[in-house]
Amino acid sequence: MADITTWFTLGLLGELLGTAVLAYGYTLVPEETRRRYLLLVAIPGIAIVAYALMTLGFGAIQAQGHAVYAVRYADWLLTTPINVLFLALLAGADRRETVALVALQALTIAFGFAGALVPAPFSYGLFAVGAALFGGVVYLLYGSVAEAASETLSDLEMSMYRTLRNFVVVLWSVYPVVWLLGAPGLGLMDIETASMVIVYLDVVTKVGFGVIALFAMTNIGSVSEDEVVATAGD
Ligand code: RET
Repeated sequence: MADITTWFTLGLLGELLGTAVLAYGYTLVPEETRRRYLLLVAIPGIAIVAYALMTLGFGAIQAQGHAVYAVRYADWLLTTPINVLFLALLAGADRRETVALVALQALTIAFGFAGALVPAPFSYGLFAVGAALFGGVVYLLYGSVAEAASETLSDLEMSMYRTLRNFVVVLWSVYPVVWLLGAPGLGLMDIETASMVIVYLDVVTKVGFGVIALFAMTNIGSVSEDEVVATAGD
């Protein structure tokens, strides 16, 4: 099995490439959605810094006899709320729902980090609180935020919301499983395997989310242009 630094280096390359592709995508999305689109470039952009630090050997602290990658949690603490903020903006959710979504997601990560630092059974208690908060995120994304989306969005935009939301919920659900199986939890998964899975997920969730949104946004942009042309021709 390759060592951790190799995985971190691959993660760094994945995030660099992903950020470059998404930055280029900025020129392709309709002008009125560009500000929001920048959130999607920032997500892997922030991860570049985290992965560069981890590749250089910074950012890990020792707790309960295992390494806790504080830099990774710092990355997640910034990027996962940005990711759900994008979904809330896309859905046209109101301010209260948006703030709740972002806060619940940030707290999920904070509790997972705290849980990784303390001994059992407190670790599991904090993990359980984190998992419950994440349950709140999922509840909102399928409940009131989805309702707001169905009220404000066209069919095409609604299918973009659904795809991105399902992508987030399914892939993000693997993170707590890795936490539980890895060193902070049951210790059944060694640190190399856990790092490999997380690097893979980090690149897929960040870059994949951005690329799906980019395709959808350019597609929707060209459809609405067609509509304008069709209407102008009438
Ligand atoms: C923790 C442990 C506490 C319970 C839960 C967790 C969820 C973490 C998630 C992380 C997502 C990270 C992403 C990173 C992209 O690079 C903190 C592991 C529920 C959802 C998407």
